[in-house]
Amino acid sequence: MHVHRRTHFGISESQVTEEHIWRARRLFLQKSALSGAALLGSSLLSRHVLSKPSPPESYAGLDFKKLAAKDKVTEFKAITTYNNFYEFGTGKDDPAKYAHTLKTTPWTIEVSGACHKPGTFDVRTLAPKKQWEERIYRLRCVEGWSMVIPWLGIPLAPLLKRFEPTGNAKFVQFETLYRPNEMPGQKRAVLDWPYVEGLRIDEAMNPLSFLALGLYGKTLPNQNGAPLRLVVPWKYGFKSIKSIVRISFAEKMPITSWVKASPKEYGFYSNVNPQVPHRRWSQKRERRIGEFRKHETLMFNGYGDYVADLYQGMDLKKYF
Ligand SMILES: Nc1nc2c(c(=O)[nH]1)N[C@H]1C(S)=C(S)[C@@H](COP(=O)(O)O)O[C@H]1N2
Ligand SMILES: [Mo]
Repeated sequence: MHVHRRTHFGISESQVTEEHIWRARRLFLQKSALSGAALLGSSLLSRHVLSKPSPPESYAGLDFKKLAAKDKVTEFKAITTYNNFYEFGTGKDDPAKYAHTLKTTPWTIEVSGACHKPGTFDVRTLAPKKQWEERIYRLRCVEGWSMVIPWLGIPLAPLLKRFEPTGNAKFVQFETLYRPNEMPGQKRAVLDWPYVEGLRIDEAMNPLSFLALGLYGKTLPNQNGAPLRLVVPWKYGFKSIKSIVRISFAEKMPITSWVKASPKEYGFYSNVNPQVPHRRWSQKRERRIGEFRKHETLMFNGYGDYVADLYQGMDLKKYF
């Protein structure tokens, strides 16, 4: 994650098409008097197939207009060719080059730990594509670059509730697939595989926490974490773990891959915070991929209205 490298975004015909279709559809929907806000609102309020109970009460208080990032959406080409996915190498262009070897069907996710109804499910049974919601969220890497991504997927909380976490479930741990034959980066001990991430249970249940199954109106490309990856928009990018195969409810704080690799540089919380520098660089500004202008980094990546109360009374310099 420490490598800074610049990439050019020459755009090929096929890649433009997907972005072009997405933009055209969006424009059409806007013209037919359905604002982005109304769209998000209606899909959030409709029940999705496997979610029982229906979305949390707190959804009612969400301001969907504010929730959708207003910044210019990053180009499809950049989102799918400038990646961090160490299972395929540490270079930003490695995932786009090598992730095609990953087989994403069949794909089973195992849910275990402190819950009444542990079990496994196939990712294809999660929700039909037409029920996926679009969430335009910023993604900010701890390295100092950021993107605005039109994710497609489902909120995390209703899925977790299906497994009925017990009162002992204080944390949720997520794990990526370990399959070195398909993920050549795992043949090197860059990280302690499999990649592990975690959230406190109330963070996981926050209505902003999202499971992405697609982007730009399409199924998720492998390099972006197919078939299923976490998106936690107020935290640094590395919390958004890709290609998840295991979810477990835990009593104790999970030891995440990056904390294990370098506890002085990476904390469990890793909330985007311009006031708390990384050990080796400032976090006050960020380079938006595809733009020249630098952006000021916002507290909680700009999502403070929805998440700041999770950290009431905590010293965020200590719990970084
Ligand atoms: N399994 C796994 N998940 C991962 C990573 C990784 O190396 N392996 N990198 C993280 C980091 S550091 C970032 S910034 C984001 C990048 O997501 P993107 O490539 O879709 O932009 O994925 C995160 N999720
Ligand atoms: Mo990152």
